[in-house]
Order: sequence, then structure tokens, then C-alpha cells
Amino acid sequence: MNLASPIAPTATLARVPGFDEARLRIRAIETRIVNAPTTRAHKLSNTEIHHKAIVLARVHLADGSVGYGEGSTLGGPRWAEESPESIQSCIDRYLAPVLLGQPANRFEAAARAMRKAAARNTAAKAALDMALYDAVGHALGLPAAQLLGGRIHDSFEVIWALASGDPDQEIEEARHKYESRAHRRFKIKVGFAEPRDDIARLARIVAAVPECDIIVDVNQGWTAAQCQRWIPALEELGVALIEQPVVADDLAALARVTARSRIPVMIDEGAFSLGDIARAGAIAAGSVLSLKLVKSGGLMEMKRAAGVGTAHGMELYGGCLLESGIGAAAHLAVLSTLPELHWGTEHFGPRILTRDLTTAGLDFADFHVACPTGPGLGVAVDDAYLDDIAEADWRSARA
Ligand code: MUC
Ligand code: MG
Repeated sequence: MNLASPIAPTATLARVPGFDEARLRIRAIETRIVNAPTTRAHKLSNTEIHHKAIVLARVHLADGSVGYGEGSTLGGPRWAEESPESIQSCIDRYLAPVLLGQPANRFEAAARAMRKAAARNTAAKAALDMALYDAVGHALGLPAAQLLGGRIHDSFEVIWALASGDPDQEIEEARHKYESRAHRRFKIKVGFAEPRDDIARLARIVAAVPECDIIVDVNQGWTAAQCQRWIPALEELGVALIEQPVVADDLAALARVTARSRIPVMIDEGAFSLGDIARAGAIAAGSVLSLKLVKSGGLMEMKRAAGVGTAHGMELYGGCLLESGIGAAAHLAVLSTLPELHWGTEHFGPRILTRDLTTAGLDFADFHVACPTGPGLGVAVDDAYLDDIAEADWRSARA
């Protein structure tokens, strides 16, 4: 009888073609901020953007492989505390030094080193983590999803955000997106006007696209009392989901709102870390969890976030922070490996930029986005366009 283990011992990994840790050492890390124009104004309860500031991280391995990642913000340090400038300096000054010279394939060790080097700063950590998966995936000829357990899903339905605040424009945009079979689920931003006016705007949009699902993102703009007063009106309009209606740090208020609402309530800004998710889950503050790399700080950590949310009975939603094709592909890599993504994803970011930062790899068609299957993140970055729109050159740290 052959008692040999069917699992290859670790030493044989060195014989996997292309797998050689010395070749996967991190030789250089570069960062750069680009301001990518958006097709229209994008309004949230506390900010409005016309350009998307994106912090790019580029990692070079000893074997010449290159990987890209992206740190995302909305309106400077408004959506969360990190700004494009703080992300770049956190990477350059604190995170790059602990990664340089290390084997890029040891993702968990890299994440631990980054956690020791900086508290929170999750957008900065996520940018580097994406770049490591991209670079190692290219070096080994494997898609990032394969490095995360392997793909279950091939594509997801994509939600589009209506956020100009002008109902005529939003109705035209929604009809066009629906009729061209681009999107049939819409997330509508509220919280920047009086609730009464927001609801009147919503009612017009709902009437104009009766075939479509409507999600409302309040971005912390209402008090618990306003929720009590206005959520019944959202129920009457047939809204499918309400996102982060109250301030992020008041989990008790979110729990009360969730208990009263007949519409499922999603926690977004209120849950970054695994501990945040567990605390929210323990008191049922939200019955749906929005997953974002800028909150988790890394791809494997976002998988854990999904696990903690699921363990607390939450449904899962693939959130975004208007990432370009680079960040969208990194999210899709993780999301494609989750057993279930109940609400699909909102990675419309590449399409709200007048021109994406990638030239190939992300395919949107028939209301869906396909999860990239090429090596690394599976997208081709448009370096010439980056040179055109960046105000400064790459900043570089070397081993
Ligand atoms: C958020 O809070 O969800 C995501 C989509 C969008 O329109 O805004 C972001 C941020
Ligand atoms: Mg949100």
C-alpha cells in the first residue's frame, strides 16, 4: 500500500516552473498620483468630485515582473481619513521600506509587516497588496483569483451610481444605461439635500425606470430620527436596499434603524476592520455588508471580511470607491472566489472615468462585468495615458 502523502511537500514547490522566491523578491516600489477626469460631477452627502484622484503603486520584482495597485479616496480625506497625499507618503515612508527585498509571494507576511509598520491606513496597504498579487501573478502566469483560492464566479451584474443630483440628467442617464443593456440596478446618492427633496427626486427616477432596482446610499447623511421619518417613504417607492444612513461610528443607531426598516440596511463606512464587522454583526447593525479593499487593506483580508460578515448572517455586496480598472480588477479577483455575493457589485468606476487607466482585461456587457482571467489582475495598464495625466513622475524606493 502506498502511504505517500498526495500533497507535494513544500520543497517541491521550488520545482514548479517559474516559482523561485529569489526571483520574486521586491526590487523597487514606486508611487504616483493621477487625476483622472470623470464624465460628470459625482455628488455624495459631504463632497462632490469632477476628477478622480488615484494613487498608483507599482512594484518591480527581481525577475523583471511588474505589478500595479491603486489606492482610492473620494474628495480628499472626506469619505474616510486617508487622502491621496497621505496614501502616497504612507507607502513611500512607512510601507515600502518593510517590503523591499522581501519575497512578494508571501502575501500574508507582507500584510503582517504592513500592519506592524502602520495602523489603519488601509487604502495605502490595499494599493500595495494589489500590486503584489499582480506582480506575482505575472511572474507565475497565474490569475490573482487563483492565488486566492480559485474562481467560483465568472461575472457579476454591475450596479451604476446616479449621483449628479440633477433629476433630469439622472433620468436620462438611467434610461440610456438601461436601454443600452449596460445597467439595470442603480444606486442613488442622497443626503446632500433636504430628505423631502431627495425623496421627490427619487420618486421621479423610480417612475422613469420602473424596470430597474433602486439602492439608496445616504453616506451617513441622516439622523436616526430622519430615518424613522423617511424610510417609510423609501419603502413605498420600492427601494431595494438602504446604505449607511447614519453616522459611521453610531452602530447602536444603525442597529435601531435596521430593526425598524422593512428594507434591508447595508453597513459601509461603519465597518472597516474584522472587529468592526463582528461588533456590527453582534448587534445586527446592518443586514448587508459592503466589501471594499480600501476598508480591508488587502485582498486576503477582504475575503476574511466576507467570512466574518457571513458568520454574522449578513448578505454581501461588492462595494467600490470609484476605482479605475486596476482596483476594479483586484476587487473582482476576490469577489469571484466568494461562495456567494448576494447583491452583485458596483464596480462601475472604469466607466465613469472619461478614459480608464487600463486598455484591456475588463469587459462590460449585457448588464454584467466579466471577472478578468489573465495573469495577475488580468488588466493591461495604459502607461502612456498615465504619463499624460499625472502631474508628477513616479516616486521610487529601491532595495
Ligand atoms: C460609497 O459610499 O459607497 C461608491 C459608489 C459611489 O457612487 O460612491 C462610492 C462610495
Ligand atoms: Mg456607500
